[in-house]
Order: sequence, then structure tokens, then C-alpha cells
Amino acid sequence: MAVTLTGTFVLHHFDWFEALYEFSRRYEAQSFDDMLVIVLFIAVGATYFSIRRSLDMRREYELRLKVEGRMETLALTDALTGLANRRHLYSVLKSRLEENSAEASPFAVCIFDLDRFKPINDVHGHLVGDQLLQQIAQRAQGQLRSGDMLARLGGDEFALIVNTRDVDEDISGLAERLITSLSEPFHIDQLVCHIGASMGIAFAQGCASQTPDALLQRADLALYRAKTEGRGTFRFYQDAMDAKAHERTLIELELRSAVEKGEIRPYFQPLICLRDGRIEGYEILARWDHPSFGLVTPDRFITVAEEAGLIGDISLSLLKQACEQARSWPKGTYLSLNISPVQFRDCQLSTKICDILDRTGFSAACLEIEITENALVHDVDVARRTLISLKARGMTLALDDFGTGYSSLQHLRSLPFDKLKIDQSFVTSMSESAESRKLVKAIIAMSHSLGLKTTAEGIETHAQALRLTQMGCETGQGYLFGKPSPQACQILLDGAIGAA
Ligand code: G
Ligand code: G
Ligand code: MN
Repeated sequence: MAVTLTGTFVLHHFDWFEALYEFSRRYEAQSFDDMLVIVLFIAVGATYFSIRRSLDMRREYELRLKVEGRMETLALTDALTGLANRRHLYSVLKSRLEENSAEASPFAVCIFDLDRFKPINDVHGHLVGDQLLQQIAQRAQGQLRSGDMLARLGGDEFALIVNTRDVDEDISGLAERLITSLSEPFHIDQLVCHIGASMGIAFAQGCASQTPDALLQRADLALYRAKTEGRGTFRFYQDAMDAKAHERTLIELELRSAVEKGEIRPYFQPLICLRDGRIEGYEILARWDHPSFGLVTPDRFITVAEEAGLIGDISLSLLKQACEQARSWPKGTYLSLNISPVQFRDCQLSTKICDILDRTGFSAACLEIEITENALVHDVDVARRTLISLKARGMTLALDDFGTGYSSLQHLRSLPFDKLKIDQSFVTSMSESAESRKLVKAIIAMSHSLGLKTTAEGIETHAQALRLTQMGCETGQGYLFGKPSPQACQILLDGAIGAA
């Protein structure tokens, strides 16, 4: 039946009836049966080809669907780990935030990033780094509850959508579990890698602007806090962090023009010879005299300046101003300048400092450079090169805040330091703790045996000054002798040290 119908349709549609008539006239001699066989043959053929064509089209369509689906999956997947990527996370966050708030199930976003991943990648190569990231993804995935979503944002940064039972469910347990599991060693071939993770957490509920960006930014702020407060830990977002980030942005904006306007000025804190109470020099301490913020202390702007790449200019500007002011000081009075670890990356540092000394006529022999221990941690070879170059030009080198950072005694022996500044935390605790007194005594003895002089920071009482003098400490600094001030105080401090 179908064959007949199709045959009739084809014959009609393509005017083959006429052709057939012509054909039958021409071949009247042939029998009707033969004709019918031919017609049927044509109909069957046409049917066969149309079915085949429609099957082909259907296969092509399915293939296209499959390829499109695969491309969509690829676009939402991180190729290395197979986790969701940033785009996927965004779209999930967006749709969850758009859910009607009454029905929406509460959730939190965690961002974590790895501690000590970069050195492994740098030292052992990207292949090892890639394998490590894959193992991390697997291990982190193993800590999640079903329905939670793990994504890789890029590099060593991951994000997590955690479903919470109620708006203020405590998810510290999960955060702790995850961080602990990532701090267990990873094995890659023969290699054992120790890394760790820091995490920032923000709850979707209570986030005023309900956008993925706002939520991720909150988790990021909390992560930043976790990292600055010791790594290997987690922090929940708090509104105060937003205010702090806002202040930071404001400070960075203002800081750029502050150097040119001369708003960052040197303050001077006296360094006292403990033997005779005379001022031997001054530490240069930065102060920002801002027209509306007032006097800004370095703890609020030095880190910003370091991150914004402004610390080099600030430091050199302070040195220039200080050298100019020092022209009227007694000969031989020295200046002590703090150099940030960031400045060590500038291989022109010692040349730039010498240019200022030449221009202002200040002697290199009267310039002391203070470096914190952390400057030596990042790249001790770069630090060594700069230190040797500064020393070769006649400057003195002091290791600042000794005892608070990560330096090893090896650094003290192998780098050309002249002086060690004992951190004020030791000096402060000397009065109550016999242990601290022993420690300070040991530090001074060790410095002397290495041929280094010592300065004690944060001296506030006569008793401290006296004790340090008896222990053989050469130089003292602290509120007892003078706070940082915009003018160098040219007074003799006879008697300040009491019985010394
Ligand atoms: O000045 P204060 O007295 O508040 O100093 C706080 C901290 O800021 C100290 O650790 C000091 O070393 C640092 N600091 C002060 N001035 C400078 C500077 O010019 N450069 C750098 N790198 N650190 C500074
Ligand atoms: O560069 P350094 O970290 O050493 O800077 C010295 C810091 O110690 C500055 O912030 C300075 O204002 C502060 N300071 C200096 N003397 C004293 C002191 O006697 N007591 C206290 N509490 N702080 C001091
Ligand atoms: Mn200092």
C-alpha cells in the first residue's frame, strides 16, 4: 500500500505520468504488465533512497548534537582536573543567587589557594605541577558532601559551593578537614610534595549585592586575610574587611601622587651610643602627611606601597630629603634607612642610592642600610648580590627586627652584615622574663663572636638601657631616648642611661 502510494506521489509530483504516457505510446508494442513492473521498480527505488537519506540526516543531526554537547561540556570544564571551571561556577552561582529567596537553599562560597605551590612548579617543572593539581582536585573532591560543587578558578586557586543546612551553619569543620587533608604529603613518582592551603569563606545570604562577583570578592577578601594571618588556615568574611579593602584602594590612589607632592617625609629617631649616651645617628622612618587623613604611619601604607610598586620611589625620596636635612648635622652622624624586601629585585638599587649620595654630598660611610630577615628568604642570591654591592660602595649593613623572621645563622655568617638590630619584643619582655634576658645576652654574645655590633630597639626604661649596656650592646633606640620626630634632636643625652 505504502509503496503504491509513494509510487503514485512520485509519478504525480515529477510529472512522470506524462512521461509514462509518452513512453507507453512509443512502446505500445510492450505489454501493460511490463510497464507496471517498471513503474513499481522506480517507486521502490525512490522509496529506498528517500528512507536512506532521512536516516543519514538523522545520524548527522545526532552527531551534531553530540559535538555541541561535548563543546559545551569542554567550555564548562577545567581541562587539567576535569573539575568545573570559572565559567561554570559563575553560571551556577548566578542561577542560585537568582532563585526566589524564600525557597532558595542557603549556601556558602569558599575560595582556597595553595601555599608553597609555586616553588614546586618552578623547581620540578610544570608536569609535576600539573600532576599535583590533579591529585589536589581528587583529594579535595573526596572531602565534599554530595551536592557541593568544586571548581578550579585557574592556577592554584579553587572554589567551592557548599550547601548549608541553615543560614548560619558552622562550616568550620569542613574547612578544617579540607585544609588538613591538603597539608598531608602528595606523592608524585619519587617526589614527596608538602603544600598547604588557605581559605576564605563568604555566605550568600547577607551579601547585599546578589551577584557572583560580589560573593566571590567577599570570599577573596577573607582568603587574603587568612593568608596574611599565617596561611594554612581559613577566615570568614566580615564587613570590616570590605571597609579595610576600601581604605586600601583609597590609600593606593592617593599614594601615587603623594611622593610627587612631597607628602611623604622622613622622621628621625635617634640611635644612642649606650657607652656615653651620645647620639650617633638616626633611623629614617617614613611618615605621610596627608591633607585630609592627617599623619599616616607606615604600617598603613608601606605594604600598599610595596604591592603597588611604589616603595622604591618612596624610599629614595626619603633618603634624598634626609641627606639634605643632614647637611647641618655634626660630622659623622649617620643615617639608617629601611629597605623593603621588594626593593632587592631592583638590580640598580645601589647605583640609585649612590646617585643620591653624590647629589647631596652625603658620605656613603655614614649610611646604614636596614634589611629585615624576610628580604633574605625569597631569593638569598639576589639579596647577596645587592648587599655586596652596597657594602662595596662603603655603606654599613644592619639586619633589622632580628629574631622575628626566618633568617638562619648561616645568613649571618655568609652575608656581609655589620650590625644586628635586636627586635623590641625581646627588649620589652626582658623585664619580666629571665628567659628573654638570657636570650638577649646570647644574641649579643653571638653577634660579637661573628664580628657584628648590636642595636637594641624599643628601649623605654632606664633599667632596660642599663641591662643592655652591661650585656655589651653598643647602640640603643627607643622612646626613652626619643620618639621619631620631623627634626633631628641635637641634644646630648648624658645621664639617660643612668649608671652606665
Ligand atoms: O615608624 P614606625 O615607627 O611606625 O615604623 C613601622 C614599621 O615601618 C617599621 O617596621 C619600620 O621598619 C617600617 N618603616 C618605616 N619607614 C620605612 C621605610 O622608609 N621603608 C620601609 N621599607 N619600611 C619602613
Ligand atoms: O624598622 P623598625 O621595625 O625597627 O621600626 C621601629 C619601630 O618601632 C617604629 O614603628 C618605631 O616607631 C617603633 N619604636 C621605636 N622605639 C620604640 C619604643 O621605645 N617603644 C615602642 N613601643 N615602639 C618604638
Ligand atoms: Mn628599622
